[in-house]
Amino acid sequence: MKTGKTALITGATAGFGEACATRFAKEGYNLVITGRRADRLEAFKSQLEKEYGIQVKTLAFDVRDNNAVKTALHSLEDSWKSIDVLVNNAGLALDLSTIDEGNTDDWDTMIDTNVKGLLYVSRVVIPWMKERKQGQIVNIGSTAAKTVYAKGNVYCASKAAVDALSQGMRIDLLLYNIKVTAVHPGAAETEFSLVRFKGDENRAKDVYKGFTPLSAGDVADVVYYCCSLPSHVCINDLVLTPTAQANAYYIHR
Ligand code: NDP
Ligand code: 8X3
Repeated sequence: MKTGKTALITGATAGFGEACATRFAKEGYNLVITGRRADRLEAFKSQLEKEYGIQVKTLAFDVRDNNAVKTALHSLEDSWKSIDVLVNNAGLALDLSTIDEGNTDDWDTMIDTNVKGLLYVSRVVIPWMKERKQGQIVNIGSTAAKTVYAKGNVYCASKAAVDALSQGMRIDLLLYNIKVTAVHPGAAETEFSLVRFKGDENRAKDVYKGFTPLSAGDVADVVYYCCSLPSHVCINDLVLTPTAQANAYYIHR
């Protein structure tokens, strides 16, 4: 079943983005998938097209680079600019450290990716949605947007910014019939902790010990659900956690 709709998903080379791409493909959406790892994007495109009979465009760029964002997105043929769903998912955390000891390069990377990258992509796609007076933006926040945890300072702040920007976008865009949904997942086992702990596999695994974390597929199901509602219904803000997690800093193990 093809819908004739198109979803653009950032950070589709792993984790939530990859799972969202699979879920939307299953539902018959054509896809624009992005990330920095071009080889993964190409392999994923072939797999999705073969398995689901949809059309996929790949765009490899770094969301922190505004010129690269603009060049890549504007390279799409006009027919691909009819984006029905934008999932602003690309993002990361780097390390855990107190504010007096934080690595300022890591701070730049988190803020540039999670906040500025989301803005750069949105700034290109929103006018396309505005022109068609339809569309939905799903911003991936975090429980870290809602509750700050020890040594999470800058990452939590970057996700609080995603929360605030989602509210701002919603106000600015309802005039154009564009839905804005913030989805805030709790602990989910993806490449997230491996990236946070810079390749330390044992440290990454420990994050999910003693409880059942969310899977990327769980998050993708929720994102798709938010995009499957009637046109007059918008989920503004949604927090999902593993059952063993109450908030960003309390997990029962
Ligand atoms: P993964 O590390 O598995 O995936 C992150 C994705 O983001 C990758 O596809 C990566 O692609 C992309 N990405 C990272 N930096 C850039 C960049 N500079 N430019 C372009 N793409 C980039 O993590 P998750 O799937 O877990 O995380 C996805 C989002 O969900 C993030 O925003 C994260 O903060 C958030 N989140 C994660 C939670 C978790 O527990 N896992 C919980 C709550 C929120 P590539 O490396 O190819 O560029
Ligand atoms: C990712 C989940 O562990 O940083 O946003 O709260 S965590």
